Amino acid sequence: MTKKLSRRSFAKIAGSAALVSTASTALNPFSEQEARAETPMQSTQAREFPKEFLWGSATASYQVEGAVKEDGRGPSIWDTFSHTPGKVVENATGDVADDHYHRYKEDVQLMKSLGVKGYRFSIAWPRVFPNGDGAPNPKGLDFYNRLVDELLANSIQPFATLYHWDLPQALQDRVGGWESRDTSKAFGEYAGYVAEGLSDRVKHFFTINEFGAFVELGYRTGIHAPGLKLPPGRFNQTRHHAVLGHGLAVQAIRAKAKPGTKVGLAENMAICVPVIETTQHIEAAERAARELNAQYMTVIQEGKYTDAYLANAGADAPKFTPEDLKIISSPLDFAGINIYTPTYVRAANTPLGFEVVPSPKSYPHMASWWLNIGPEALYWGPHHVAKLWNVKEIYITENGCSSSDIPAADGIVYDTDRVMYLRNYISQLQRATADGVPVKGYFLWSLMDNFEWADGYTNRFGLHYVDYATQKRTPKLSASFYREVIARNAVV
Ligand code: GBH
Repeated sequence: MTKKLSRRSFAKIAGSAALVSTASTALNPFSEQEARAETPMQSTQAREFPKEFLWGSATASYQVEGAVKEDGRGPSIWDTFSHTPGKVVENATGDVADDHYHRYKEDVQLMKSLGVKGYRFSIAWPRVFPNGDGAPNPKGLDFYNRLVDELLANSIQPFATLYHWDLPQALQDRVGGWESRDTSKAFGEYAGYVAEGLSDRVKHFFTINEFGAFVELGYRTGIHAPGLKLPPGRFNQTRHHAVLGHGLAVQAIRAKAKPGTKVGLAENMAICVPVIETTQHIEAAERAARELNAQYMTVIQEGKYTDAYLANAGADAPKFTPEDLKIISSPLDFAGINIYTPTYVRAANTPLGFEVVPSPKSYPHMASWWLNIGPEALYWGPHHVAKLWNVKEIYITENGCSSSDIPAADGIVYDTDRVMYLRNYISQLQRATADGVPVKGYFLWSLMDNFEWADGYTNRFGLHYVDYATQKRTPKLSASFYREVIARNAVV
């Protein structure tokens, strides 16, 4: 099926290879439709994704919405934290962020032009329950009603996350946030209320985004809101309340949502990559995947903490009842995993039969120092989840990277490093689907640059560049790349 290159497209390819991008010669990211028609490449045919594969993009409420005091929204722990001097780079806040609250229609058009079929967004709990619990604020849910309607009108499926870290400040003040079971309960009630209101149109809910980030950073290292550094016993109990909140939310959604609503989570598991793909190391990586995720994903999937986790915690182990474990392991319809970096594992003569291999100093990373590049993570992550827990539907709920992203003279960001990152990761995801691993979709983080938590606005993850002074969004080279992947349903 190879087509001969027309003289015109040959000239175009030769031209763009020979020239460095300048304002006058830059390759135009909007003219690729034509190139696609002219140069179907044979190599991509072998690298196709399954027919119904769902390509999407993702954001989260506090990172994009702004409008923090509008329509009755209550304060969240991130408002308080970001307004505390010294907590966020340049003391940046999410007060305005991408002003998505007012510009959501324009943002849906950005998605449409990429061709995404799904959008993963999060709901700000303090918009819906300004005090955490008690009386709901109908205007809060209204915003998401408008957003969902706009998405559906543009043939984009809404995927809603219920908790992406913006806990109502009232719960932090009254009960100590996730340190208390009361927060788990309040989360369940909030989840049920949202599911009741949106599930006529939203068919997929994620309970919690990244236990492995907000609990660890918020309650142990203090780098994220609420900025606490709890001692191990209290900290392990906080972890337990987070997974309990997840389970209560699953049950509430089942009770309140329309039939056919699917529930899962979005967890940034440690992704254990075998150092060499031999049986020995692969098996070690599988064991490691259970143990290194014992406190969140494993207990959710298996209904018990691993013996090693409990033994290791000793007197600091969480206190729980058998009933808690049942709630925590309420059956899910799918698993969502956020995948950025690999954890290399090898077989070893240790009690658990594996060892984590630390990264050498020279290990390459993206603009964020922690973002080590390891495309195989996108193969092994879903592989472990399917194999260890027999999960039948997997979504990659986040994958993407930061880049220094400086617009060229023509205003476009030529983020060749992001394209390199995505191409390699998506290739490994294709390898997983080709092996029959049931990955149903992929949500690229992120649709546009946004508030990167403690890094403020310094690390950009978007496919669209956001000029925060004007709120202008401009597609980067990576947006053209992703549009092409989606159009061909293949690695390009
Ligand atoms: C995701 O976390 C988040 O879900 C998303 O909101 C975020 O924008 C995106 O990634 C990009 O960062 O502060 O030094 O201890 C990814 C997993 C775990 C990566 C915590 C950063 C912090 C390192 N994150 N980690 S540090």
